Amino acid sequence: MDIQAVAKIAPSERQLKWNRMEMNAFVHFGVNTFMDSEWGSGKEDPGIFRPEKLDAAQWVRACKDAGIKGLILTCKHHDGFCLWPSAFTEHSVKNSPWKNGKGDVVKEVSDACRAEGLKFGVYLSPWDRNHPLYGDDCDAYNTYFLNQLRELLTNYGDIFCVWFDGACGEGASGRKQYYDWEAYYALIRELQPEAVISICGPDVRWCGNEAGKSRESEWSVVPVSCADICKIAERSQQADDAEFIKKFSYDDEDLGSREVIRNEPELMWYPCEVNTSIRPGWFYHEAHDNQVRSLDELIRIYYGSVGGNSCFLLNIPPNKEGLFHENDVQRLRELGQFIRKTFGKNVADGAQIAADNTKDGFAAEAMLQQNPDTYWCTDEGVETANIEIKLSAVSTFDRIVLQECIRQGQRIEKFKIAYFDSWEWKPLYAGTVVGYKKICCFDMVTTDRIKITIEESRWQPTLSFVGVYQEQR
Ligand code: FUL
Repeated sequence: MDIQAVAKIAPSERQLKWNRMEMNAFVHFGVNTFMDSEWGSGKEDPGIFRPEKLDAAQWVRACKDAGIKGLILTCKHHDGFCLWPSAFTEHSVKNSPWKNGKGDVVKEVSDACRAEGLKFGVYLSPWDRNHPLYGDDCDAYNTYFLNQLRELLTNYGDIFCVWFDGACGEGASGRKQYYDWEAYYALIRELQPEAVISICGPDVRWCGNEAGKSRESEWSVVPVSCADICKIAERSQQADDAEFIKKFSYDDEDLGSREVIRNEPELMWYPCEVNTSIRPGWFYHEAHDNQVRSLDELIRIYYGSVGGNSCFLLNIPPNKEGLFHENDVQRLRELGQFIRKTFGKNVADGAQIAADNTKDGFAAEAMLQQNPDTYWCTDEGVETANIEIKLSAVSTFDRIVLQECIRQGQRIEKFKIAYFDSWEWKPLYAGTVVGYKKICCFDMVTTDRIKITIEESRWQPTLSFVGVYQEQR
């Protein structure tokens, strides 16, 4: 594929909306919470599920304090226990003592989200250790799974994301369930066309680790085969998949540079999500109350994910009472304060900006406005450019935010930033991809002149935003 064609691959509207949410919450809650475990066996007694003080509004408030825009709930984890009273199984809240079996966690959480303006998403584990037919009668299990999806996608309002986990610990000699992914996807598109299908799905790609690590150069355009890793991994014993697994792995540092995509027959817009937990486990364990990630760690992950052309999915597990622990609440508040304080004051407000090449109608001034759909770009055939910013006053700063207009695709491959120091330009930062958002971090400088040089791009580069900030810890 020629490189201009690659540069024209653009996100769907649903992917674009998801990307602009930047940071979402993952909430792992279920029988594991009460068993002090991470993976249930499927044999748990629903009688243990008793979150006496469950308060979804408390979760939602804490998420909002952090600046989180959406919340994804584990409606069913690998143990098969359903947090809603599914009509298709007895293994659910309806057989728990909580609210005398009349409760519905999915309803409480989705209502609380809607009341506070947070979007709601569902995690439904394909791997199910409770269902008797899982792996033995694949069609029957697929029907069961579709029935559950239908319940979740019709009874709880708008869903922004359906998150499909690739995990399956059955092992080589375990039950092999063939998932009817195409039928799952078709049902989601039919019932919730705005929802992204994440991880084992075509819209959002897993970053490849659960530790909060991100890539230096995270491309949103990658080989189509990257979307199949999950499905392949899940039946990885099959010999004919071995070649493919070798070719692309989640550990690869580079999934989208020119060299990597050169001989790829088909590429797709498949943006990255970094998912990690605020604690060592996905589920709540009292023993981890003092191991909530530090603010510094969360900031580092935020810079790497949101600031590295990815979204950040941060897990916060409620405790046995059905509440976020105070230590987690506190950390979320601190994270939100940090983001608001640091990125609330743009040193480039009131600045002057000019580029050495500008296409008619796409003036450089657009970069100083927060509108992601207005942008500067160069003339056709011009792939490099210099942009100079003259701040309204000499200022001290250590962060620069760059955003491409990704509605037009991802184009920038290499850039550098310099600042004017008394009588010469001095280097400040050198980077590769920009994409939806790049937060460039460097040591504090004081100046009133900044120069951004786009050194390589796939086609006329675009920038919809340039912001200049001083970090406020
Ligand atoms: C993994 C699961 O096995 C974990 O329990 C957790 O849900 C994590 C987000 O994904 O694959």
